[in-house]
Amino acid sequence: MATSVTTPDVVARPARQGILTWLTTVDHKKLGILYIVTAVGFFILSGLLALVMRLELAAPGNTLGITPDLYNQFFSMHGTGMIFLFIIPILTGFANYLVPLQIGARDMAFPQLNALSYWLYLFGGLFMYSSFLMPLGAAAVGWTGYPPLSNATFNPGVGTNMWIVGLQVLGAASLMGAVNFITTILNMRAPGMGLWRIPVFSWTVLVMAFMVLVATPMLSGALMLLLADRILGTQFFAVASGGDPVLWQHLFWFYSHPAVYIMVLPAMGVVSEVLPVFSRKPLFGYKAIVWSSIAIGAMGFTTWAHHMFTTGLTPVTQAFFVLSTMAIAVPTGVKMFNWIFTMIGGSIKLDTPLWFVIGFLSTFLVGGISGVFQAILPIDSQVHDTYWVVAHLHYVLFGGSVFAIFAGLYFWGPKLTGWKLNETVGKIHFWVMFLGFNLTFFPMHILGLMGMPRRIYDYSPDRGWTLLNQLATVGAFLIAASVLIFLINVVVSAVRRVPAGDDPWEADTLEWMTSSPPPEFNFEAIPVVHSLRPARDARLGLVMEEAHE
Ligand code: HAS
Ligand code: CU
Repeated sequence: MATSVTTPDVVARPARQGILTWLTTVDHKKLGILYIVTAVGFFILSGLLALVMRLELAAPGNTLGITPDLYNQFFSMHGTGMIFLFIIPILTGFANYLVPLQIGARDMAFPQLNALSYWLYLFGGLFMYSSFLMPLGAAAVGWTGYPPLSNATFNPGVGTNMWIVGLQVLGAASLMGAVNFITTILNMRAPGMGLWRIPVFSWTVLVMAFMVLVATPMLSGALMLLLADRILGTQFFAVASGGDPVLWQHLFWFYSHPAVYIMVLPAMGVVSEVLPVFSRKPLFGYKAIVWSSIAIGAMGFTTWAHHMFTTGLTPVTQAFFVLSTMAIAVPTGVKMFNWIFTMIGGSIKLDTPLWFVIGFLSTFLVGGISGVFQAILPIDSQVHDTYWVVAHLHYVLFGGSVFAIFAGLYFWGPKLTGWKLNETVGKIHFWVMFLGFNLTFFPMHILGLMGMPRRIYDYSPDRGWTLLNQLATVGAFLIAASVLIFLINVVVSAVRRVPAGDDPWEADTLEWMTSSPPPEFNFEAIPVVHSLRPARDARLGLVMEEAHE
């Protein structure tokens, strides 16, 4: 039955026209779109840096003639850009757009704060990237900024200071976002939506927000110390004066290991929303998926030193971090099996969003297994700082997060815009990206085992690394081509505007019960929720009503 409550508290906002609407908006949907579009911009920028690196590595010798220092700047800004300016913000954009709709709210709890988060993100990102224009260029310290490399002696450029300040600004934006998501999800759910009726994507956003709240202040503090070392002459990380560079690594990874789950949990949420819809079955083990997300959120804080096995930790500490790292495969495995069981026995509809989810499942599995493999201490001491780790991180971050992001764009795109993306082009996009991805990153496992260190701009021809590097470079250009195909799809679909309807996929959650795109206040009347699948209830309820009359 389509029951609803009306809300008298809706206050009309002053209407603005054109570009001003976007510059002044506090609407979670517009902010969500701004996040997504901005993040795609940074994705392209950071991807171009990667193409230059792949060209440089395509053959031994200084192929492009770029200086080693410029190469260092490129991989540092590539990593920083992809993580802090693309993956985290685009998932924040999804969360902004979807959480209020999924839980049946009219907006986020603090709309102005939400807008502030976005603008901090945009200008923090532009500020960081503009460091390329500084006399000594951008930060060349890796996305991890380890001292002594990141101290003022080795990297005196103002670009590194801008990198630090930029990260601080982004951290502030993340924290504001986290407070906003937590308040919204805990307090603003539609009537009838108890904790166990929150859609999985919103659940993963909730867990992610708590992780941000605990982890990000640690990074902010560490960055403060690093900046003080660089410009105030303090010696927190300087060995010669009794400081400790390994302290930086502890502080950095206490944030950045949870950050990898900050990047993958909402992606797992996307996967958990798409899979049941295209399997035409309810999600297998909803509660198990939620509990395993909470477990990942908590356990993510116990594993950080697996990035530091080679820094001379005591054997007991090493043993602890080996075990805690391996343990995290359990809740992740729980999810894997739940996703697979969701598909088994379903009537599978192989539309583009599902293809990207299959891409996620297969590649994330490879990345997860290589993670457990390198968590084994003697193995890590061999593969640490080689291309093996580069392969692992791309299998989980690109194969994981990025494939899920594209699944989400194809799935919710029609809701955001009112029109569908072209299916055929979408499938071509998927296959080119999937092949390109594996061609780029699979050979890196072998290169790592052959001993190729990460973060080098050249190698000698007698190492036998050339062919695999060439394959990786071809793969990288295939990935670039696939992104181009995606952009063309967006443009062509935007011109054609094939209407999608409110609920093009016959999905389950509340966002599909309002128009595409939704009205400013999301719902004409806030729906009352009777189950985990309110949109389906409404669909079937209407059918029953008609059948009765
Ligand atoms: Fe990782 C390095 C271990 C998940 C991202 N990781 C990185 C870096 C990034 C990253 C960015 O222990 C590089 C950072 C840098 O620049 O230096 N990672 C793991 C483990 C998991 C894991 C155990 N990583 C992720 C996710 C990421 C991410 C998710 C982003 C989205 N990672 C490491 C370690 C390093 C590391 C070392 C440091 C390496 C070094 O030396 O620098 C797990 O969460 C993965 C769990 C998932 C699965 C797949 C599904 C589970 C199933 C259950 C059965 C499987 C079992 C395992 C029982 C395992 C199906 C069997 C094991 C066999 C070996 C057969
Ligand atoms: Cu880690």
